[in-house]
Amino acid sequence: MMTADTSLRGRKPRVALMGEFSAGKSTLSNLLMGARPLPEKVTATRLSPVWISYGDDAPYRVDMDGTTEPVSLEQLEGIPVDETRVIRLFMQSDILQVCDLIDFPGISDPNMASTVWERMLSEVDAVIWCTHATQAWRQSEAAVWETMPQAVRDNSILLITRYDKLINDRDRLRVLKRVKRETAGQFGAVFPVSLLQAIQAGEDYELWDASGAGPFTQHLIDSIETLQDLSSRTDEALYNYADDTPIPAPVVTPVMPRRVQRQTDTPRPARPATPDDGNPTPDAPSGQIIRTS
Ligand SMILES: Nc1nc2c(ncn2[C@@H]2O[C@H](COP(=O)(O)OP(=O)(O)OP(=O)(O)O)[C@@H](O)[C@H]2O)c(=O)[nH]1
Ligand SMILES: [Mg+2]
Repeated sequence: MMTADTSLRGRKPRVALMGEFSAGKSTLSNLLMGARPLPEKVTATRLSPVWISYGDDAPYRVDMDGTTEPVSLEQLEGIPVDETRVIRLFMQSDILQVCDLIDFPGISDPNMASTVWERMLSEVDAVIWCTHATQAWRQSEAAVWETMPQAVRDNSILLITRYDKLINDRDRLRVLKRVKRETAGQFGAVFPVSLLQAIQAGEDYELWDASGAGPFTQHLIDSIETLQDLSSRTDEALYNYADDTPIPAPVVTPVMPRRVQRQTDTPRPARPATPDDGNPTPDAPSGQIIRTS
């Protein structure tokens, strides 16, 4: 039985990808993971929230009373949205060693009731909210965001996606300033980004930074570290109260993902490529994106 777990103790932070229909949530999850977890054809299908964790377990769905049932990646279209609380997928991506990702459906999708994703909100520690640059921070987005707990909002990032669609500097600056003004105090940070350019950048670090992905991923790593600190601090507090209880083994690995690494770290030797997990990686580059040396 799955219950809402609001305590971070002994588990990885859960980062939700939210926003309007087609704002770039799934593109962002592909970018962060360096892989496409779902087959191409289902991206047009209405899916329940997809919760992605590190590992190689088989995918399954969780229904309203917590019952689980195996699902096939090829037949996700057949999963009953109304009866499925969440779809669980497992991948061996670096980012998933430090956090879980939950890809939400679009918030005002006319073909999907908001209850489909609202019931997952209590599971979330932080959000990366994607808003279209050309219609950034609509009333519908502000209305949903108003309902989020302040602690979650403080850990969250607002990404102004499709920034490449704004054609001149004046427009870009105008949108960024307006969105920052209208969301003041409601996010940990606001970043403009072109997810398309970030994916196309591959190993070209100048393009990667120019896409806006560099500053954004730096901040994301900081936010995850903050959440990890919270997680381990709770463990210490527990230990102090129960003297003969051994210190629990750290569940959260301190190793940062290779793709999304802290730039200020001292250079370390390149790690071997992630073993092929059989997942297709058609257009997301593999390997290190941020220069560490
Ligand atoms: N030009 C441009 N296109 C983008 C960008 N981000 C996403 N797209 C495109 O926008 C389309 C929708 O992106 P998705 O990632 O599927 O959006 P989503 O938020 O997951 O959409 P739903 O799950 O259907 O709500 C795709 O064709 C992406 O390639 C961007 O920064 N620039
Ligand atoms: Mg999507």
